[in-house]
Formats: sequence, C-alpha cells, structure tokens
Amino acid sequence: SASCPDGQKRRVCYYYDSGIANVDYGPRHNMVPRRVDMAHALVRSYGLLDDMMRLRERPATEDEICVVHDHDYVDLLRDLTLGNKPVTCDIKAYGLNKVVNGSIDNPVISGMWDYCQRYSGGSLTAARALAAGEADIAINWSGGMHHACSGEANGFCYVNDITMAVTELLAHFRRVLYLDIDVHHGDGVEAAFANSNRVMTVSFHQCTEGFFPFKNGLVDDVGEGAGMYRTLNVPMKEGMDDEGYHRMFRPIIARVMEVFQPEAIVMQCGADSLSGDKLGRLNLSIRGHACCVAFMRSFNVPLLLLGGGGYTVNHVAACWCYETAVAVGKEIHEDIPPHWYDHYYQDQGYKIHYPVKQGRNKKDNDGEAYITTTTNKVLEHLSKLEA
Ligand code: V1P
Ligand code: CA
Ligand code: ZN
Repeated sequence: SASCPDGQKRRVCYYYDSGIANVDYGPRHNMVPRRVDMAHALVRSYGLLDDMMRLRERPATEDEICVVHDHDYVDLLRDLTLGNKPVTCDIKAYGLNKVVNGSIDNPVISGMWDYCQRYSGGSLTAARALAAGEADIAINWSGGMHHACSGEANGFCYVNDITMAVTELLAHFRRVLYLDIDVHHGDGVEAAFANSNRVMTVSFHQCTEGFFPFKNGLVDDVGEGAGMYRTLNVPMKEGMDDEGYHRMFRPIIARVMEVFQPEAIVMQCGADSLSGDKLGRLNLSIRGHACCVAFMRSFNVPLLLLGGGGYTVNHVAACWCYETAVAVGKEIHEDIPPHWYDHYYQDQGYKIHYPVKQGRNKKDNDGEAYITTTTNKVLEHLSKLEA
C-alpha cells in the first residue's frame, strides 16, 4: 500500500559514532544500543555511505546538555559514571535505578555519561548541519530519546537529545515541527515545548490500557498558553496497519504543513511501531513506516531523522537502513548483502522486508469509526490555528 516515489535528490548528512555499540542496559533489558551498529553495518553493506556526507563525531559537552537539563541531574549522570565525586543524593528521585515490577527502565550503567554525550552529540551535530545549510536531511539513528525530562531519566532515556536539537534549530529557524512515530507517546519533547508557539509537536502512538507512558497523549491534549493547539496527539488501538495508519497520518500531516508552515522538521522514527515489535502492538510494515519518512521528505523542508524505540533488533536495523535509502532517494535490493551481522536476518530469509502479522479486521466497524473520528478531532484542533 505504501510506495512513495519521489525522483528528487537530497543532500544527506549521516552521523554515526561506533562508541555506542557496546553500551549495555543489562541482560534482561529491551533496549539494545547495538541495533544502531547493526543498522550502520547494513547501510555500509548496501553502499549507502557513498551517497551521504559523513558528519564528524563530536560528543555533546556538559554545557550543551545543560541547555535543556538541570545542573544537578547532569552532575549526577557524570559523577555516577566517572566517580569523580561521591554521590550522596537519592538517585531514584532522578529516575535512575528505580525498580518497578522487578525491572529497571533506567539502570545506572557502565559508560552512561559517555553514551549520553555521544547520542546527544549526534543529534546536535546533525541539527547544526541543517542550520548551516550543509544538508537537506541529517540522520542520527542513535538519537530520539523522547522521554527524558529536564531533571530525570525516564523510559530508557537519560538525556533528551531531541529537545537539545530542537532548541538548536530554534536559533536558526522560526518554526520547528516535531513529529514522533515511535509507538510510545513523545511525552518529554511535548512537555518541553508545550508553551511554545514556535514548536509544534505531533505524536502518533499506541494508547491502550496499561501501555507506557500510561496517561499521556490523549487526542484532546493540545498544549497550553501560547502553545495551545501546537501540541497534537494521535492515539491508536492495537493492530493498526499501514492502510489505517496512513488514513490518519496523511491528512493530518498535510494540514499541519499548511497551517504551521515549519522551517525545519525533526522526526523521531522509533521502530517499535513496526509489526512484531517486542513492546509495541501496532502492525506497520517497514514500507508503511518508511512511507512516513518519504512523505516528510517530499515537503523539501530541512529534515532531521532520529531513531528512538525499537526492540526486535533485526526489524529495527532493516527499517533504519531502508529509511536511509529513502532519504538519499535510492531503492535498495531486498536481499541483504553478506556482512558481519547477516545471521540476525535468517528469520526473515535475509530480506529487508518481512511479512507483517494479520492486519486490522476491515469489517470491524468500531475500528473504522475510530480512525475517522480521531482524524477529524485532530483536524478540528488544527483548524483553531488558522484563525
Ligand atoms: O512500563 C514501564 C515501567 C513501569 N513503570 C513505572 C514504568 N516501562 C516501560 C518503558 C518503555 C519505554 C519505551 C521507550 C521508547 O519510547 C523510547 C526509547 O521506545 C517498560 C516496558 C514495557 N513493556 O513497556 N520497561 C520495560 N518494559 C522493561 C522490561 C525489562 C527490563 C527493563 C525494562
Ligand atoms: Ca509516538
Ligand atoms: Zn517507544
């Protein structure tokens, strides 16, 4: 359903720092930073590095991280890892090592501060390449950590590279659109810009009972004050497939572009909205997911592509490689070239695309009505901005 031809070429900058490949959240944790190294290995094996400018690795500095985070929290992240100073505070108050139902979302891990500097340095560097007019599209698959708050870690995210990148872009562009297709609500970024009339945040996400982050991202959450109607949320039921997703995505995004007219776009491409994810329960194919990227690319506005969630690592790496190809405007062969990680793709027959599970039941009238009703509610919120 989702092929998005666009013959136009774009200048693409790519950020990759091998220093995140060995970061380990722990044996039972779902977040596997190595998936970014897997995506990178695929990108390389397809020869896509030849079609992009490679950005120089530059970890974010403490000062840069402090632009969007509280000093005491940043000091803690640094001191916990480097051991410069004894830590006397209650680290659970900062979201670290908090045990809930026997598991820890944000463990204090080896190399944590270095990891934060590297993935956020990537998003900042990529944003600067766009601001300097050096590229039309900039990519950092290790970024997209949308849940981190100014003073605490949350949902596998320690520092919020997205708010850092958006803040950097605001120094050069009048209006920035933030779009989040991770299966989870982009709560940290939404909160950071809820009062801003220069940033519009739009999150598409699964919104079902007991699904993280539980109470956020309802269709009527539209921001406040000067930011009123510049927060949009598109909650979805389980099982949403390409066809249903795009019946919401396209009209909403087309209207957002008309009404808000962003000068830059930051897109969080969390791959946990794909079918077969370990945490998410949506049913997008890689083509359906990538079609969102192709659609944003078609507006020819400076575009920052970031990673995010994604827990079935072979699917995630295939998805971000395919989206890299979409960014440069190349169709890649579906047979995965032999490379270091190729054995991870055995289950999907060494192909980039894998079959999605059973889609929505088209005869489910409630499901159909939900799509229409939700889309119309969001469009109605948007109409308030025209005045
Ligand atoms: O459900 C929770 C906990 C319990 N609450 C107090 C929070 N956490 C989720 C966190 C999901 C984070 C998603 C991040 C992203 O949006 C961006 C990178 O994708 C959670 C889940 C779950 N099934 O939702 N944590 C874990 N699973 C977990 C499991 C094993 C070990 C550690 C964490
Ligand atoms: Ca989302
Ligand atoms: Zn997620």
